[in-house]
Amino acid sequence: MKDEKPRDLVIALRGWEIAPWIERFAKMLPDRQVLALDQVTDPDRIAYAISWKHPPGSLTRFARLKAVFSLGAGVDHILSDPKLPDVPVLRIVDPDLTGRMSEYIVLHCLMHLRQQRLYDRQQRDHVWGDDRFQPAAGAIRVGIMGMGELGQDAARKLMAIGFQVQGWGRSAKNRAGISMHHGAAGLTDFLAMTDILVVLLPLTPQTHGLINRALLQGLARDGALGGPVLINAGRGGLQVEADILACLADGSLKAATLDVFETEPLPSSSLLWDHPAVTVTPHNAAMSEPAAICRQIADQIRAHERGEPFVNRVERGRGY
Ligand code: NDP
Ligand code: OXD
Repeated sequence: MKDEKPRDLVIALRGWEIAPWIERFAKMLPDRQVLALDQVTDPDRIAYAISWKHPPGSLTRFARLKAVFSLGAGVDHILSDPKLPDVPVLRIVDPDLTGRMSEYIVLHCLMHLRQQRLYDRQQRDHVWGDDRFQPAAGAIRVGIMGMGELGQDAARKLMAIGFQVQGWGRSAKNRAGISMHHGAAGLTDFLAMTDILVVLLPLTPQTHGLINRALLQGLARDGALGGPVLINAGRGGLQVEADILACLADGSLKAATLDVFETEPLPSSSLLWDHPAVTVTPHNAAMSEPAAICRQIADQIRAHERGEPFVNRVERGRGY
């Protein structure tokens, strides 16, 4: 038995129901076993681990593992495992997920541009307000931190609406038609020309806590929205929530849309829930179609077994 090549899958999740995932993968890969962590009796038959926040250390028993797949685009939940086996880590890059994230970013940029929260309050109070003037999208500078798969698509769609868009990344890169900045040296200028800050960064040791008071205070104060706005759909660990609240209180931030939080689910005691300038969504900016995710992983497994290289492979050293 030991000489047989391992081919089975283990699904290791926290916070999500496991049965539907086992069922989906079993349907797509009917020629092998798909098991939950606690169902595995022969760890040497496991070739692939499918993870969403797998319990740290839980993959060490799979000595013949060939790859760990993330069920999402982010891999911070995998790389934070100090006992992660030394095998390729693959992530989801999917047009369905990317399109949904861009819908979210466009929706919230427009919501802040068109002051929709104000009109919601006015409608609730039966007020025909005087404050009806709106700047045009072309007057607003959107700065996107993280110009990878998601940031670039959002940038294109925001530009199609007329927003001025610039990007910030880790390394110097050309992105057609977009003014780009990078690294610590490029951050000050980038922030000083940003009215709406969109955060689509991965969570790494370098980006942890980056969205803090000092950074938010560097945003443009002279923009057509009357104050800078933050939209974070990257990861909660990127932001310091006490600093966001302090900046909202002292006026250095006008409003925020947050999809991700330092602690998820967001505790009911968080002041963010009731803040009139904060829009909270439950980490669902880009919930991908589960079937599309499973298909992509199943296709990768079959391609790998035909001798093709893995795609969407994470560079573990850089953390994304
Ligand atoms: P990519 O890996 O394609 O892009 C990451 C981008 O971030 C790159 O432009 C990279 O720069 C930049 N970056 C990384 N580290 C740094 C750094 N230290 N300083 C400056 N820039 C940095 O990722 P995706 O676009 O696919 O996804 C981004 C993140 O979005 C995911 O990691 C995940 O956390 C989050 N996400 C959230 C979802 C939600 O529902 N809220 C859904 C899906 C993803 P460079 O170009 O130089 O490499
Ligand atoms: C992801 C997410 O990383 O949904 O895909 O957060």
